[in-house]
Amino acid sequence: MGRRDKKLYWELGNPPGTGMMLKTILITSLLGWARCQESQNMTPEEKTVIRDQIVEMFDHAYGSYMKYAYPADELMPLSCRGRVRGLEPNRGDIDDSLGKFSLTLIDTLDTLVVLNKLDDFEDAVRKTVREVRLDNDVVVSVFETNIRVLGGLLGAHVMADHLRQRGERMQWYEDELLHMAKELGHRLLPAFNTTSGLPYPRVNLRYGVLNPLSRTGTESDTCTACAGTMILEFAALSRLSGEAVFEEHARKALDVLWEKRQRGSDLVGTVINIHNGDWVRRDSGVGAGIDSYYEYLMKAYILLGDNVYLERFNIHYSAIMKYISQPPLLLNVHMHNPTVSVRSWMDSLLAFFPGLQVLRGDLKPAIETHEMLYQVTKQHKFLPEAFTTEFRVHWGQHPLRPEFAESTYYLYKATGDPYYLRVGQSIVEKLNAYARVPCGFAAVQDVRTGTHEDRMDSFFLAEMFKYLYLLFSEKSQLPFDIDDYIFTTEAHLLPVSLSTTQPPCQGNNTEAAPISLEEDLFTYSCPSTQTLFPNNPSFAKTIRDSYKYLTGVGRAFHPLPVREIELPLHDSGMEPVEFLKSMGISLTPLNEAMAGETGSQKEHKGVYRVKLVAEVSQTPEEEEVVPHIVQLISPPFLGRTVLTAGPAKFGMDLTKQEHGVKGSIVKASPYTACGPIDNAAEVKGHIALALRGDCMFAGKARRLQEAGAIGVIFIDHREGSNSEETPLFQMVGDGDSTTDISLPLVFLFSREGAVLTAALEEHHNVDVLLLPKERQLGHDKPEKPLAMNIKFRLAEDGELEEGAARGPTLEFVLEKGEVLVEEEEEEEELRGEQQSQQQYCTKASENESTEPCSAAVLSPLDSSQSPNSNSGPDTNP
Ligand code: DMJ
Repeated sequence: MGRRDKKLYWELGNPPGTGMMLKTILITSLLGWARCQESQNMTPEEKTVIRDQIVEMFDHAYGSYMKYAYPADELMPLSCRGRVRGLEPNRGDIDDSLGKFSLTLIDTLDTLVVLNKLDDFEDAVRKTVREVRLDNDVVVSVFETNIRVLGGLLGAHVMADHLRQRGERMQWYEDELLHMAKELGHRLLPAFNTTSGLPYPRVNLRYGVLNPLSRTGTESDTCTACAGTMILEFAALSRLSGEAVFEEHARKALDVLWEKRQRGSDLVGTVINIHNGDWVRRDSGVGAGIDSYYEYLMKAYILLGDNVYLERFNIHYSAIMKYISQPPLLLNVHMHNPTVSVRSWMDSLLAFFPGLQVLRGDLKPAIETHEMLYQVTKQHKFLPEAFTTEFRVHWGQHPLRPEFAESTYYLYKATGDPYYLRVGQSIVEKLNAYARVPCGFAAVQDVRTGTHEDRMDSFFLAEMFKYLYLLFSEKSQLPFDIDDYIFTTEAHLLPVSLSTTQPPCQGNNTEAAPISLEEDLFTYSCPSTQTLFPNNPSFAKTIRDSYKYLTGVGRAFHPLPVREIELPLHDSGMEPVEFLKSMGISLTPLNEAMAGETGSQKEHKGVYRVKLVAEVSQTPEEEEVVPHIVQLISPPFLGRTVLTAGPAKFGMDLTKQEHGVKGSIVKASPYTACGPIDNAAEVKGHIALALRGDCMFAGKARRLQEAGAIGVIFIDHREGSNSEETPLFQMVGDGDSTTDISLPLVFLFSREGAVLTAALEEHHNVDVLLLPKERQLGHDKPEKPLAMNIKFRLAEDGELEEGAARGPTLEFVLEKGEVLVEEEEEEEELRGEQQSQQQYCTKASENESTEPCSAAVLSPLDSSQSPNSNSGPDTNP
């Protein structure tokens, strides 16, 4: 072939001294050893030890719930008592999961079967049947009640039925759990009484939605996942009970979401109006607010065998891979303008997505994103609720979410790579080390400080222990055939045999999706939980290896930062010039004579170590308004509501605050803050809201600072103003010195301000975070392109110093003697690297066992087995 891909390295700085080199070799060796450990095979004995450890942890968690909390919905693991709604301070929307129906018990039932605790399962089912009531006068979340309670009852019924049919246990069981599920289904149905068919977000278990006693029914919006995560449970309920109504409603809600997708991008937004179907929030990602909508399209196809769901999923998936997935990152974009990313952080809920990609058969991006997530857990112990695209903590809470364990399980099933067992082991160890408390496991309030929160959510028992236990179990060790079931989003087990159970009523008006997709190997394949590429773990390793040091954790000491870029290089050697030209850099082609180079063009191929010489000129910067944000972080907003704000030229410079400024908001009185502050006691220690107008911003800020506020959000008094239509501006002082004002100050237009004041009215306690919209590592503003002229040629001896003396230059000099490194040599180098890695492994295992390193380190060059090698073209931009 005339054309070859070659690599060009940018090397900056000077060669290391010998001491540094030794240090580098030592650290690299240790890291190589650690990496080997991660890829090392796990013996069956070791797996058993870890599985036993997981069972012990489960006993501690479940035992504590039963001892200290049952019949309450949840355990408060720090106070060693149950959380009873109404008796504890209201936590906002999180409490909508609590329906006084022993939530944790029901959510845990089928976990008991997975963990082979069949006596405990039988006891727990008896308790559920005898003691749980579903008709409480409580307003609950339709979504949470569906996935946790209805799903929990159905999963437990399916398991109870299976055990009963085996004839050993549960002989007394007469479908009581299914009857309870049916009762609960009927209690949720009033939520679907909307003109659109999208469900209300909340329902009163006793009084429904529109009943005067229901205390709900005023909501106009719901999240996409909330409306789109009903089909598995509702269809299973219909097919098991013979009542079509459930499946019909869930299906209708999915039809509406599909109808309302943005036709240009094929993406959906995060929040939708349940009455008219208009999008309320148009940001689109795969995490919070949308996540399980996509999951349920894929799984509805698996469970129900209906192609419509798969076709919809495939169309969305293509859009996700085009706009949202930038491996290893998963971004959030605007559904109407999807090439623009709308925020610079990711939420931890998206950690389920690699697992879904495994079901789709798309392993490469799954491995990449999972590896990124693993690196984040290495850095912060757990996945923070939100972390920036530079992997810094954006929001440090970790409520023991299971999504990362879930994806780890799927990746292990698909690859057979023992690396994923090591990842699972690290999850187990961290839970024990940092979340275990005497009465259970406590959520982490902030991964940076390791402080705990008095909560252990039911999904910890429903999901985390299932995925961890299954990761370390063989199929034969389970009391049922795991491949006969599909996991709901709450990890409840539903039998895929339901696909052959006809829906009780065939009539539906589901719109068949037009197919306009790039098809690939997996577009119509039946998802499988079997190893997709049987025991060839090396391809996963080659994919992972590029992301090993993504977050900087465990990075070898590099005195010479080397940035590698891939350049297509023709024999003529001209492509790099074109490539750089395309980046706006103009080059003078290499003058061989000048460089004293006498070899043929062929000799210029290969790996180059070069220095770049360039004269740089820069145009003076215009003054720019740095957009800021007000992010609502307390429940129910949980960081999802982000309001664009303008900065101030005075007061605290938020671009210099690493974590922004956080606080709860209080309205100033008077609201304009133009006179003495009447409610100073309330304002103290809070972020004040003050209306624009009547007096200067600086005067308002001074008065509120004196009253003890920790920040001020000014709200525009001009009705209808909003950040989409009105350019942002910087608030200025009053002409006098403003150095006395040290508060952070931001400005919201009235439409954004109204969101904030409405939130305050509804929820009383609203915590917000003030910070610049885009904060890049080490920069507060996106860098402007520089105008550059670059001369590109080989250096003469001693010329580097001369060049440096001429002022601002970049040096790009081809070093002689390092020109020719053919691919064969590269392979040789890599083989050498593997051999030395193997040596580290052997050394490490000398004292324990003689088992060599796994195949994972043996053939990183073998990319022919890549799961994508047969798939369609990469659709990433
Ligand atoms: C679970 O309740 C479900 O997995 C849901 O889909 C979203 N996440 C929580 C656990 O994090």
